[in-house]
Amino acid sequence: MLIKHGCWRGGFFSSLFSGLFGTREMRILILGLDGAGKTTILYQLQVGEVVTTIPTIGFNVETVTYKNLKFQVWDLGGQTSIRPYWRCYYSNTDAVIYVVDSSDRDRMGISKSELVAMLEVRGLILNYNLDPTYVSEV
Ligand SMILES: Nc1nc2c(ncn2[C@@H]2O[C@H](COP(=O)(O)OP(=O)(O)O)[C@@H](O)[C@H]2O)c(=O)[nH]1
Ligand SMILES: [Mg+2]
Repeated sequence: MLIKHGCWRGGFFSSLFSGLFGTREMRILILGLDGAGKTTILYQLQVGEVVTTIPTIGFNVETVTYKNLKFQVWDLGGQTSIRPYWRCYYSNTDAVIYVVDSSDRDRMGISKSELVAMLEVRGLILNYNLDPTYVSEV
């Protein structure tokens, strides 16, 4: 989990990526509420061109392919009707990055319930990168 606004750990991505490069294609989901900072993270990584598509299931997906890594970015929240389809996308996913905007206090609860809903769809092991200050609130 990533929390923006000053809580990013500098070496996190470089250590994450160095462990991910290989020959096999890796699929990575970047999830969070709209405005959480997901697209910004992709641009900061400068991993390639961010392509926004409108898939048939009814919400925007951004995709980036970089070496053997395939990132897919979803905006979560308020789209309970598409949740049954999540499991279709999870089946081939190697890692999930969940982004939380720590300054968006009003929607902290929504972000939490989306994360819980996601975990309920499938047991996922997350790569936690939490600032302890916010753990109790998230
Ligand atoms: N202060 C601050 N603003 C950020 C940070 N990350 C993203 N933003 C801003 O938050 C807004 C939403 O970011 P965006 O990446 O579009 O969110 P997305 O909807 O999750 O893709 C933009 O105006 C960004 O410039 C951050 O770490 N710190
Ligand atoms: Mg975005």
